[in-house]
Amino acid sequence: MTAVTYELIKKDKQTGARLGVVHTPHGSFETPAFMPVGTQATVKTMAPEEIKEMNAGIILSNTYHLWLRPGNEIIREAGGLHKFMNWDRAILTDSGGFQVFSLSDMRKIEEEGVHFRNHLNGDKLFLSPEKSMEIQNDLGSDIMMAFDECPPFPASFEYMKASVERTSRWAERCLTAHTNTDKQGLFGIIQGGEFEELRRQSAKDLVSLDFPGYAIGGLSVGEPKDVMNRVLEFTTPMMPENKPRYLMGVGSPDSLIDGSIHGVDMFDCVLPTRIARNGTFFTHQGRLVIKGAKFARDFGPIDEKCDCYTCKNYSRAYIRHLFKADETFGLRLASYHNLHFLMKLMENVRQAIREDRLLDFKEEFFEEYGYNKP
Ligand code: PRF
Ligand code: ZN
Repeated sequence: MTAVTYELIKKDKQTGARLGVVHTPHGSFETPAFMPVGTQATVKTMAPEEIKEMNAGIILSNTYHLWLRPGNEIIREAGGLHKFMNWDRAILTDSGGFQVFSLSDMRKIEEEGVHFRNHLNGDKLFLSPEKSMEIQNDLGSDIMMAFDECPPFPASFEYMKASVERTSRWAERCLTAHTNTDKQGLFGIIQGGEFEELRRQSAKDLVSLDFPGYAIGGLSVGEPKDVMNRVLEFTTPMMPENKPRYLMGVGSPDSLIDGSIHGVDMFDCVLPTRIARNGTFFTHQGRLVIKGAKFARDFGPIDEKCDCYTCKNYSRAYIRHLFKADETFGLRLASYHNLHFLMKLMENVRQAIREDRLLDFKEEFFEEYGYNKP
């Protein structure tokens, strides 16, 4: 029995959007879904109970960070990542591929894997498909990701082609190395940059390997928004209908709606929690930067239309004060609101798909939020 399965509930009549449920060994979650990011085995500033209050059925964590600190052996000894961090719903772990490329110094890519230096202490390290599988097996995540290469944007066609071919060979090695298939599902990652031919090659290679789910990698790496939408438009039709589709590292409100319209089921992004910690809030009228002087005597909530704990109990003036005074409670209130905002947005997207009115929902949302705003 495969650990992770996708149940298609309904397709939107007007767009490529799909309503579904992903089943995992730690419960099921409805899709399209946003996954809060807990890179270091914690969603920054939030308790697991708070993430549950927002109806998150799955969170994301990271192979690279947990391997370096505290180490996968310690998490295995703790009984796995779920027990270690007190989260009993689903966990997806990224493979470390992307993090090696974005965080570490002096990396050298070889067929066998990637040599690089630990960004914390400068130690020499080596990560390969097999090592990534071993670490993710120790972590015990419900969904593991294949070890891939995510080239920067822009990359040449020639470089991208060689990279896609290597990522396919690595994907096959990941499948061979991953044996815990009844407890953990392994997803393949489609690369290929903005090149349709290479996306098709990558999708064909990976689909033939029969993963229980597929991700679209290599987007949101600095390319313009219309490039991402065009790539989604031709890539999602290359992906199986009966498996979940995950768009990696994407989570601005506009991309969540556009991605859903193109038939993406899962998203993750540090954006809501990262901007929260510098005092930026999503609101129905666009982003709000709380440190602005105009909020000093604003005793209304962050967002009139939000019913989250932060908005029900605290004013803009109070939250501004917390940020000005560097009080950590401000970080918590902001993180709570921003995550709640995206979780609620996805609930509305799912409801709109249910009612075949996702395009109308998009129009209404942007009418108020502002067009072309992240
Ligand atoms: N590969 C992996 N993780 C990722 C990405 C990728 O391409 C991205 C791209 N935005 C985010 N996280 N393994
Ligand atoms: Zn709120």
